[in-house]
Amino acid sequence: DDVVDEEKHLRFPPNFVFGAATAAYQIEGAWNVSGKGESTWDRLVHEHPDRIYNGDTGDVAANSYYQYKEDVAILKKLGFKSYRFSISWPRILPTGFANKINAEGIQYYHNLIDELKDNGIEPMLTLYHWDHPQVLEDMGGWLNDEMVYWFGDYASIIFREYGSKVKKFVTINEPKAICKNGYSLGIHAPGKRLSGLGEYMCIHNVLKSHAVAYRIYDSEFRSKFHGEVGVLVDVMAYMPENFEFDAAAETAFQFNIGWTMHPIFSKEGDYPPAMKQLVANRSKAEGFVKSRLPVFDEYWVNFIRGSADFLAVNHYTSRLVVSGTMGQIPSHEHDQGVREIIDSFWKSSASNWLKVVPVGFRYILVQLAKNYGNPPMYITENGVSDLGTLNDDDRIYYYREYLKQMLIAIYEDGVDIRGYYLWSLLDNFEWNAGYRERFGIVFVDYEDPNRQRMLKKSASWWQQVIAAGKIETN
Ligand code: PNW
Repeated sequence: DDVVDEEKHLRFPPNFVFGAATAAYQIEGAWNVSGKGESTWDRLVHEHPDRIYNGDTGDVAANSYYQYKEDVAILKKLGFKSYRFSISWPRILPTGFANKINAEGIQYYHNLIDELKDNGIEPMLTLYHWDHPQVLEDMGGWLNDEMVYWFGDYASIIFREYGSKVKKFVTINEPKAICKNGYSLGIHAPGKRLSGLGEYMCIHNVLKSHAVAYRIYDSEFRSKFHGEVGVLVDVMAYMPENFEFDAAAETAFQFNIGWTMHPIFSKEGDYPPAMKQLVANRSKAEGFVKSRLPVFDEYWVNFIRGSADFLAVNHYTSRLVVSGTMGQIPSHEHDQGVREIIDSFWKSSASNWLKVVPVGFRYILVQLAKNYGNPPMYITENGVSDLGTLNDDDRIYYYREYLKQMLIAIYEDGVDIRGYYLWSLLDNFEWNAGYRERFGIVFVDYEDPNRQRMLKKSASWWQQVIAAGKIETN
């Protein structure tokens, strides 16, 4: 029956988790106090103000290091049941290494978590959202395979410290964004332009690091704390421009999503076969002695495979795929041998990469479920930017239409989605876009030293949706 039951499809399943998300560097501020070490983002914004809109920095940001109780009060008022936040690695380990644990940093996150739990809000903790200790970067960062063990040491400390209170951990936010933006294009910290090898070497170590953290939780903490550790993927929907490009769209899926998901969720593990083949061919044609895609030996294939209790999905937008090429040579972008285009009819946002494509959400959720055995999923980010207004009707439109598509994926397609975290609770430091592009359902006044928070219209809309357990259509 093709008729969609409208009423049913506006209602959320029982026990569905509503949450809001943020990240340490984007909201905390307090960049050089209370024993915190320097992060790669501290270094980038201070050394290269030219790379950030208006020379903005996260030095103060939304000042949540001091104002977190206000943030929690807002979450509580709006009815959110969960809060996804990240920990600043150099706030815990200022030297980068586990030889010195910063007690004030440890205490800050205890205070935040306790405040959440006292207000009936479950924490979801992201171990790493892009701000690693600069000293580790000075030793190569994600290009050095020692990073795998440095991350493991850090993860152990986080699990040991917070495991009795936090039942959901996400290891690494958006591997692809880290490795392409940070080590290939060089627009994000650490700003390295090593296209064609950098992004592949980075993902290789990120995957190992994720798996090491997962195995540590499994062997040392799970029996005591009974929590879960998920892996996170940032996904666009790659839809064929028309049926002639089905194969091209499938290649884009394998290259962009299979790159990090196939090693974890497929039966055989490792990178997708099609990807291995294509990168090998391109590398050879370019005169490289061997493939630019690194190789996992059998030990690592087995170690990484199965290293997730749930799949965390960040989704914002879509692309149409056609045949052709894009990107510089050599690069991951170019290796795919496909071209991504933006449909000129898609509604815009304040971010040039972010077009409003609600149907893409259902499309990608179904594709993830099909390819990876329908694992338990949480949507860990979804949202839209504007240039700052309290009357954010465009944001309400975005959430309403994306949520409807998610509910269709749940009810019509059987995708196992357990919860949804909007991006973002607060207007925050939007990386290269500084404070210009705003994703919050709460407005933050960046002219005000007190960083006053004001609820936007979308915040009230969410309050209503959560209270009713269904999408209000008007
Ligand atoms: C996310 N894409 O990154 C980040 O996790 C947030 O920190 C950030 O503020 C938010 O997006 C908004 O930009 C993304 O490929 C990475 O579509 C990649 C994509 C989207 C967002």
